[in-house]
Amino acid sequence: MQQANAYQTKTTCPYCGVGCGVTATVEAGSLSAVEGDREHPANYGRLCVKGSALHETLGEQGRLTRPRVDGVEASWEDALTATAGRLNALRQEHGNHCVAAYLSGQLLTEDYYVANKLFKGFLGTPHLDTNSRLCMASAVAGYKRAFGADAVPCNYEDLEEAELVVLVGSNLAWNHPVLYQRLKVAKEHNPLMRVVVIDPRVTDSCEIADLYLGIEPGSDAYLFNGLLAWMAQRNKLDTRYLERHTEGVDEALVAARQSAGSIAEVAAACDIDPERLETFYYWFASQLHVVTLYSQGVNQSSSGTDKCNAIINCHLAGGKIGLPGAGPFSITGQPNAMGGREVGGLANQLAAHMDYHTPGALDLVSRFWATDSLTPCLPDGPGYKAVELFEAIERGEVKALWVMATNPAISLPDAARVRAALEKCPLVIVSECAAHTDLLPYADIVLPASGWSEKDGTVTNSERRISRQRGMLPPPGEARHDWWIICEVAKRLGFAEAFDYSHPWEIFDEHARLSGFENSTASGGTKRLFDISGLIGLGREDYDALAPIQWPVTVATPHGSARLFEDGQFATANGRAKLLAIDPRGPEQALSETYPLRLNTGRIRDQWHTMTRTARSPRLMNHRTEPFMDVHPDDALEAGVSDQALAVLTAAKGEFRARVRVSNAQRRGDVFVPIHWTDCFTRQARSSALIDSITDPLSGQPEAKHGAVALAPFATEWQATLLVADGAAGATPWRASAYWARIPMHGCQRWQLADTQPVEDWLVRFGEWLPAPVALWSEDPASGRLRAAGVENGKLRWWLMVGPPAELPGLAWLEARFNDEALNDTHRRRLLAGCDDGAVDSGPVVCSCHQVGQKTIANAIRQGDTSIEALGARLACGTQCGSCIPELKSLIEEERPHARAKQSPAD
Ligand SMILES: Nc1nc2c(c(=O)[nH]1)N[C@H]1C(S)=C(S)[C@@H](COP(=O)(O)OP(=O)(O)OC[C@H]3O[C@@H](n4cnc5c(=O)[nH]c(N)nc54)[C@H](O)[C@@H]3O)O[C@H]1N2
Ligand SMILES: Nc1nc2c(c(=O)[nH]1)N[C@H]1C(S)=C(S)[C@@H](COP(=O)(O)OP(=O)(O)OC[C@H]3O[C@@H](n4cnc5c(=O)[nH]c(N)nc54)[C@H](O)[C@@H]3O)O[C@H]1N2
Ligand code: SF4
Ligand SMILES: [Mo]
Repeated sequence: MQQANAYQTKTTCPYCGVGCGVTATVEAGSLSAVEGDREHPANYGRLCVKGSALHETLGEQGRLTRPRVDGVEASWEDALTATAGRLNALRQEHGNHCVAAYLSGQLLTEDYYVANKLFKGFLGTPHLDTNSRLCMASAVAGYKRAFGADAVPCNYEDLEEAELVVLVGSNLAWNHPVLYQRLKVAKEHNPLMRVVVIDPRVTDSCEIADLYLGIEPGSDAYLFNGLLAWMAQRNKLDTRYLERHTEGVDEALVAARQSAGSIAEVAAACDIDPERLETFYYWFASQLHVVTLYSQGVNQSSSGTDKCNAIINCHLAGGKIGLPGAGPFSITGQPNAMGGREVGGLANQLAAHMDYHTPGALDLVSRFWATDSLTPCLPDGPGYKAVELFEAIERGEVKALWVMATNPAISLPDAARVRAALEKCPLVIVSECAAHTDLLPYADIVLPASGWSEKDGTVTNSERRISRQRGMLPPPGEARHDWWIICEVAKRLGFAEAFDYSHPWEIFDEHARLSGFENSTASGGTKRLFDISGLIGLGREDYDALAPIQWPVTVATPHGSARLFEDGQFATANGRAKLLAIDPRGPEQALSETYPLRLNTGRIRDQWHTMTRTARSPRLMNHRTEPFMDVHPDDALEAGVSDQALAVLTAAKGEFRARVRVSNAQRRGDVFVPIHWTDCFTRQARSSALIDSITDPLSGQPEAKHGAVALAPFATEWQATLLVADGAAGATPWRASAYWARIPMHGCQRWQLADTQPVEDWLVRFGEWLPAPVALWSEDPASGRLRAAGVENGKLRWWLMVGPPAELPGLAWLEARFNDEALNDTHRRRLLAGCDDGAVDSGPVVCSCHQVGQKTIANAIRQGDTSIEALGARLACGTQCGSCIPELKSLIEEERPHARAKQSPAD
């Protein structure tokens, strides 16, 4: 029951770019519940499973709470002085350009703004880039080439109003689940609406697809060039729109025809069925209201920018833009990737959507920041993009790096090389919330940052909507807000006046003023599209009360702007949008005899990136517990690996050990691995270690979707599962096993282990490190099976099973025993079995919201509940966030043949 002193605050979800509004309940000093904000236009009350578990990821445990300098805890004063002192010393010796920053789309706009201002404006270095380089850089470059500005023309309602929605390289069902739910509902309401999915993998997003095109990885530009040529051939171009509002169509058509002559040729280049391809072309060409929603399957490519423009070309050519229900829609990944782009967080940007080459921009920004009287003043050209930045560190040219809210040791390609560069870098400063990450060991100075629910500021979502994240709880220990940390360092560097803010609202106000500063043709400059001057002068109260609003927000558009380019006027010098001549290229990472398989990398439904937050909620770990690889059945057969066995992927520079999932969703020759596992959670399964640092020449975005690997069995002598009570084990010698994965649960940690060496004596191997003496033991030397448990003072302290994980009982029963105050006799007797007498194992969790397992669901289907509604009514699965519905559907498909007819009440 809600306590009398409980209160609710509206804030924004810190995960994906949908940017859902969250209503959080705070009681007794902690955040007790979250629900979707019914008034927020991004989600109207919905939340996905990650959003609805937000309150389970908080708390002081596992957080960084004190600054550290050279591995030793320090006061803030000492840490700030050391940061400023060391940065200054390096600059004095090696020049301004030896210092760099690497930021993140998970910072708030205000944090981002002051970091950009400090590095570019006051430290005089252009080397400030962001993890958005790995995420949105190609989308940004594509929009700029076509429209003259990095501006998403569409909004979420357009998705609902479209007659055709094309998902290209986007697994919306898992990665933007609330938007997916909105699309699904819209489709139910409009049976004429069609959805096409273009992805080499059959994903859960195919659940609502009328047409699926399982293209050869990297072949998107052939497909869209083919579409443009086909439209021209069938007189489906909007010649009036092209003439009035665009340029470059002739060149674009010549290039399109060259690369994609006939349907048969395009189908061959994309390795898909020509009839399906032509169906797609026909649907696209014959509808005006088409939204093409694209994401990392397009961006993370060595030709990502060209892929984006190949898509945009088709929208311009058909006049399918600037209208309700139409447009090329790049969906953003991170909660504030857009805010970062707005302040100028990419190394090729200056500030407020101005680039170094924007006429007059350097002068304008330097006058606005009053850096014109300073030496050094603004750098006069772009800095290193992420991959180049780490190469410059490797060369010894960049000597100081401040990383905020991202983990380059995991997420940048060629992870081993990145780690070597970090090792070598004389000064690494890391601002971070989590106490354990793969990056922290490389840090000379560690600065503990406040996190979601503690910090205050704004974020911009995929549809240009600015929303407030609101602080409700005090940061743990001595953690401080990122903007505060940056400003305190700036003050110690001698820039007190320019960084004298007392609250984020003052920073936001300055950001709004810069966006409107000399932003008109009247003042002699060019009109910049990014303009939020309508939000100048909010003051603290109005800032705190700010309702979600879409930029541009100006005097003319005080309530924001739902859609851009409705008048056909673009942000280019002549006002025309540009079609680009695209020459399609395949992936650069080449397959070979040694590395014959194409490696695809991406996300899973319930985890967020390096899992520093989502893994804190045990129910989010249940959907996929261990690192895995999805492999086509024929590839599995050829490599001699089987479903659920351990296997190893090898690339030129790295290795990946994980469990195999044999899956028909994969194309033959393609392997998919998740990006989430780090050295904190497993022995060796970092996807980026398998990817070369090859980038798009225009955007600098890495080709993270197209590695080249070899697959082989991972021959192990034994496999085991060890559960250890939380806070019990000091040393964890089992980390020396050739394979281990740690899975946080309630009250205990689960370790999946395997090794290549036989174990003579289990007690000798692990016994002395286990936190309690053996209480129960059962062994079958012939089969190598063993089960044992340790009990101390009546409490279960550890549980061990040697044998394949397929033999595990459902672990919910054991998890509950770790939380028993004292084991009762019955439970104690059942410990080795790991379940109640006659209990049924519910299998791996499918529905995370209601924790319903696969076996339970399969059982219900067999008993006649063969629809989503029937399953929901019986088990509640699929009734909250809906993310598991595609999986429920496949289970229904699989189990239906075994279902018995359900008796109607009349029988
Ligand atoms: N659950 C969850 N949601 C997230 C995140 C998360 O970590 N977890 N991260 C957020 C972030 S930062 C981002 S950027 C977004 C990313 O969102 P998405 O882009 O949807 O995510 P990915 O899984 O990386 O990749 C999308 C799809 O691209 C496909 N693909 C691979 N190669 C190609 C190709 O050559 N062509 C085409 N057409 N498709 C291809 C993959 O098979 C995959 O299904 O997700 C956001 N949402
Ligand atoms: N192979 C491969 N690599 C990829 C991708 C891929 O698909 N395949 N995707 C790429 C993409 S799209 C992205 S976005 C990146 C994501 O990769 P990263 O950005 O490296 O991953 P995160 O886990 O989100 O890192 C955020 C870190 O910031 C911390 N943090 C959270 N909130 C705050 C805060 O308020 N302040 C501070 N100071 N710290 C905070 C978190 O604890 C965490 O350690 O990965 C990229 N790398
Ligand atoms: S869809 Fe994205 S923003 Fe919305 S609740 Fe889920 S993770 Fe958060
Ligand atoms: Mo991303």
